[in-house]
Amino acid sequence: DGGTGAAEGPKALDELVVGFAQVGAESGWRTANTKDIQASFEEAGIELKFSDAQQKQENQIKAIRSYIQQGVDYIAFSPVVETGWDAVLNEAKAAGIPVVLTDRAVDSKDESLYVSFLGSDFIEEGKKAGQWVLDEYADVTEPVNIVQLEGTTGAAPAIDRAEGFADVIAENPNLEVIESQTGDFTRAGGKQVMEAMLKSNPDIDLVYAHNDDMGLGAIEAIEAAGLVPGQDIKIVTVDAVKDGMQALADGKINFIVECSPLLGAQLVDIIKTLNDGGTVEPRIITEETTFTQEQAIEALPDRQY
Ligand code: GYE
Repeated sequence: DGGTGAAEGPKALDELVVGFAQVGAESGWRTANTKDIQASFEEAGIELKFSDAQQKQENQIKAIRSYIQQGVDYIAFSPVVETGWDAVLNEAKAAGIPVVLTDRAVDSKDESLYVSFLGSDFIEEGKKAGQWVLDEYADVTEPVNIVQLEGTTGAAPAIDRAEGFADVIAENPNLEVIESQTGDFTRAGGKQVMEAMLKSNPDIDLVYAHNDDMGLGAIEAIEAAGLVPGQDIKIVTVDAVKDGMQALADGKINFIVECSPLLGAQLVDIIKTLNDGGTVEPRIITEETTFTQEQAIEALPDRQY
């Protein structure tokens, strides 16, 4: 249904104040996302209040409440998990402050609680990862042992990337996810979980990591176990940040599904449109691609993040 703002007419851009409640600084993706959002608002001449919730929902709720108290014009946030937002979003609504979801979704049934959700289609990303695996193992007649490194439990990208992947690989009964654990989207988490998985499963063929950082942590664990990542154990990840792309170019990761963190310009556009009294689309989906090793080698020199 979209939403409208600016009941009292447009404000000058330098009078606007936007509060942004970020998830944390858990990954290369997140760092690039924060930088891009801050730079975009700076360039637009719109004041941005920024908070880092260190991956804790209670901190994010506190930040949003403080933005409401300060009477900001708009609130944007990337919900760390999907559930548990109705109360605070109702407070924003009661205060007349429009909310924009960036990057991650909430599972609220009340769509009047936010004007727009700007971000990727995570189910599609999971499907793209699954499709590569399906093609790679199209001719196998033996079971393929897959382990999954999940993102933050309860987060939209963790839920949806698992779902899209599972849907696609179900087409080949040889493809089996033998273990799945959260690494919380961090490099340290990915390494730790992979170490444990290598101990309990002598025969892992492929790692599907919900982001590059966990895949990079898995590489460290695989190398420490005396195995060759990308060969003895194949790795598929999501994001395509620079370190991930470098590992793909080096043959340590086999395939990456892109998820773009560059949401700043579109978020600024949404705020400007609302300020002008316009209507925005309730769902704005980020465009993204996938990368093989050759494509990573080609793309790396121009990669911004
Ligand atoms: O893939 C991961 C980050 O929500 C899309 O969060 C984002 C995810 C991203 O920590 O690296």
